[in-house]
Amino acid sequence: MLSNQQWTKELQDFHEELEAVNLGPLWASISAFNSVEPIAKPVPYLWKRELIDDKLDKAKTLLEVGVGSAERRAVFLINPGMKDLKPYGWGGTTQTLYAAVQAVNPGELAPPHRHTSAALRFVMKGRGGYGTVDGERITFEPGDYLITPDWSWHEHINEGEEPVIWMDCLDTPFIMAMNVSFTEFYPERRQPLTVPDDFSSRRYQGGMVRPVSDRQPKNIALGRYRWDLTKKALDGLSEFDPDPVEGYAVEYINPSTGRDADGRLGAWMQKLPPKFHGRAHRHVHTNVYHVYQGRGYTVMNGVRFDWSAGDFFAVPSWTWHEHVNLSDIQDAYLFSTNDIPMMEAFHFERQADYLENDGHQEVVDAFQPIMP
Ligand code: 1HN
Repeated sequence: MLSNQQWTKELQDFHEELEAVNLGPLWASISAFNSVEPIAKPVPYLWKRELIDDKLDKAKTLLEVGVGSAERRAVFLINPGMKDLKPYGWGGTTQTLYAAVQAVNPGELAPPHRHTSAALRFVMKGRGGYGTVDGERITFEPGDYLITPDWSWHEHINEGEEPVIWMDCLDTPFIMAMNVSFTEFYPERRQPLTVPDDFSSRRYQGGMVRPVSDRQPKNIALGRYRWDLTKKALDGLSEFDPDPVEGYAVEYINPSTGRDADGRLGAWMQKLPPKFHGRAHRHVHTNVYHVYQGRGYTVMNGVRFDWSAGDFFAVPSWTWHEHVNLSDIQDAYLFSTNDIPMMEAFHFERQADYLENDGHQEVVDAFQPIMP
């Protein structure tokens, strides 16, 4: 971090003398600490569905999941800008978030544990899977959003005929940076079921009203956010003009508190109508996007990242970005996770609109993703 140009030889020697005894010269480092704008370590990046599928398929041939074998079969998305943080938490997908893709084969059980990291899941494909979260058995179906807030017991089971695959997102990089990681392993193969199956999503199936007993805030009021209800909410918004930046977007909330569904983790489902070209903006919070349906591209800091269903991409802090749906007839659906709750808790959140050129960045390059 020290730039030596402006200092005399004597001072340069003195800087080395200080560093050798674990001290630092603030006069030579202050601009690195007090940067005018955030200097993000993570870079804008995209992972193709084909690559992840290929590696998960290989993991399926090499690993079994269960008690006494692998605890989880998931590959996580490492941001190349953060690789040097390995092995201390392996960096992250963004500064604060880890995304992973997890597969559970028919008959497998990923055993119960709980940890300080909060986790959320978005089901990509496969039927017959379910999770148990703090005593509630929760069905997983494609398009569903599921929460496992911090310190809740969770296991995953596949009782169907096909692999069940989902996206995980955790705030593990933040937990590692804060040095607050604790984990506990449940002493049995399964945790006991303490409420009827799908209790919370059955209690909240109306969507618009809250059982009176939930007036007192609950950490997990609703464990499963069904795709059909999320889609219906977006259909309703689509009767009106889209937001010029986001298209049509909803965030998953805890119906007993009105706040984000999963504590420190935020999550959205976003619909870009046919030919939508959003205006660019940037913000302090970071995102990991999963393309649930459709085909388009996102321009990040002037680089075009083409995407199609099943891909993932990371938007680091303070990165200009705008989304485009390339189809003339089909909607694109983007699921995304964010660290807005963390940023807001510390009063860090800021955002800026791109004002030049009608809100559109000049595209200077196209990202070349790694294919299998
Ligand atoms: C984890 O505990 C799970 O419990 C999934 O299913 C993905 C990625 C990074 C760190 C911990 C799970 C994870 C993870």
